[in-house]
Amino acid sequence: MGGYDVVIRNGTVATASDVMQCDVGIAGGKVVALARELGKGAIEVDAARKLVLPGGVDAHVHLDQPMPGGVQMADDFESGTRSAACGGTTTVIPFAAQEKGQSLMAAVEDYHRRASGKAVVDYAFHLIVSDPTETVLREELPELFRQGCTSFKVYMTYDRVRLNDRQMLDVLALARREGALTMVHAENSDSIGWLTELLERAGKTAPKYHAASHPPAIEREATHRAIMLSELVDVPILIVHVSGPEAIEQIRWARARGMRIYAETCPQYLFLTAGDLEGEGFEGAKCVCSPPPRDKASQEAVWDGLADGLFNIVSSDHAPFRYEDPKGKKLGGRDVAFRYIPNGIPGVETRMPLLYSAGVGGGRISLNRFVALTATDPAKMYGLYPRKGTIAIGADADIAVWDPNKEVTITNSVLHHNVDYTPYEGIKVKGWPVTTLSRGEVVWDNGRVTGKPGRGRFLKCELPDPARPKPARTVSR
Ligand code: DUC
Ligand code: ZN
Ligand code: ZN
Repeated sequence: MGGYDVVIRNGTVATASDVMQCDVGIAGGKVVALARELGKGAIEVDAARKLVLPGGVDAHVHLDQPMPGGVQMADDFESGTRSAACGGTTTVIPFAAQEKGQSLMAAVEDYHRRASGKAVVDYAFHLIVSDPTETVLREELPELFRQGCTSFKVYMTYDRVRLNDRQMLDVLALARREGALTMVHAENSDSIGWLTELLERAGKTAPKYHAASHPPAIEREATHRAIMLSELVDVPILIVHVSGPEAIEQIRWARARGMRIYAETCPQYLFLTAGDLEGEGFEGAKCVCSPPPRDKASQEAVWDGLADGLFNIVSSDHAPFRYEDPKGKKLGGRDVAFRYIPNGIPGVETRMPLLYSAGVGGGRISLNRFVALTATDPAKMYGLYPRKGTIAIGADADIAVWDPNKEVTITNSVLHHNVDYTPYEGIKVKGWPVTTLSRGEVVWDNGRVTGKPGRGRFLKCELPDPARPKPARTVSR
């Protein structure tokens, strides 16, 4: 067969299960051939000495999310998806967030407007449920599931959005009935509030005290409580942004009992520590996120969980706020007390290079596992597989041509987000995407952004997802 729109030639194609030497033939935005010596393509991409990987699926990003108190996210759908494409990610899943008192349908309509005409790569929406009224539970959520928003996040902390345990049970019961997936932000809210007041009364308001106000025990307790709530309802949940061994231990405990508890972690828990919140003066604010980064031993526990199957997915939790900005980290133009620092760090572009370099390059995870964690399993988790997350006949031609030998020192100037810093400044990595294709179109090519804003499409997630794997029953230790 000839007449391909694109042929990616002479590369090493890797999926979550295989590594093979073959060309990739693309027509109509889909992969249509995987074989050696394919006929000519209208566009030829030379992948000799390169890896040809499924484009990343970053299943936890925050873009243009409305924020309270004069805070503004730095990335909208244009800059956020541009940055994703430059980092080898071809699908992002940000959050349509419900304010208390707001209709969830209205939040989703607003979010479609924010995305419209802007995205460079494809996107789906998770929901954030902060006000599970009768209408939300009986009418809005089932309708939104039908519209392709089949996963939602609930918070056990942050006064503005958090649910109490009874509300959690209500939404979990609905998730069970409908087959939707609940993502849980697990931290104990009252304890954070109590510790925060204690620290403030002692004059301890610098950014580093954010970590002191969110110790691991707070995450451990809430993780266990979320597991218990999921057990009562008998429904799977996904614990997001797991930061260290205390929460991991709870998840191992549940898994060893056959419970369907999925787990996500993020690069900040592999590459940063609480020490990064200390910085010069207010600089530590750049690494304020929740849960906070822990210590070196915690990083090791997270690496172990990536290698042994405890973690199902690695997402960035890209939550972009500018540092020198009165609507960002320096809220109101000042070095504010830690409780007012917007929580979150950027990372949509660095997620895959960081994990590839230290994970695959560092011999901690296989290339197949890297693909599973960054693309295939998030696509399966959220009902986008096999359209997204793999290289297979009939799949969307979302592909990262990866140079495993390209050495890059991460500095903010090499990135394409709209944030004025990266928490990974100065980290050296080996391995970087040189060309990214989205539905067969080259959107990032050797240092040039070629994808036009507005070409990215909204993706409906399937419900329920029969491909969602049962979490591995890892051994408790
Ligand atoms: N914590 C969250 O819960 N969301 C965004 C970023 C963060 O730090
Ligand atoms: Zn969260
Ligand atoms: Zn988040």
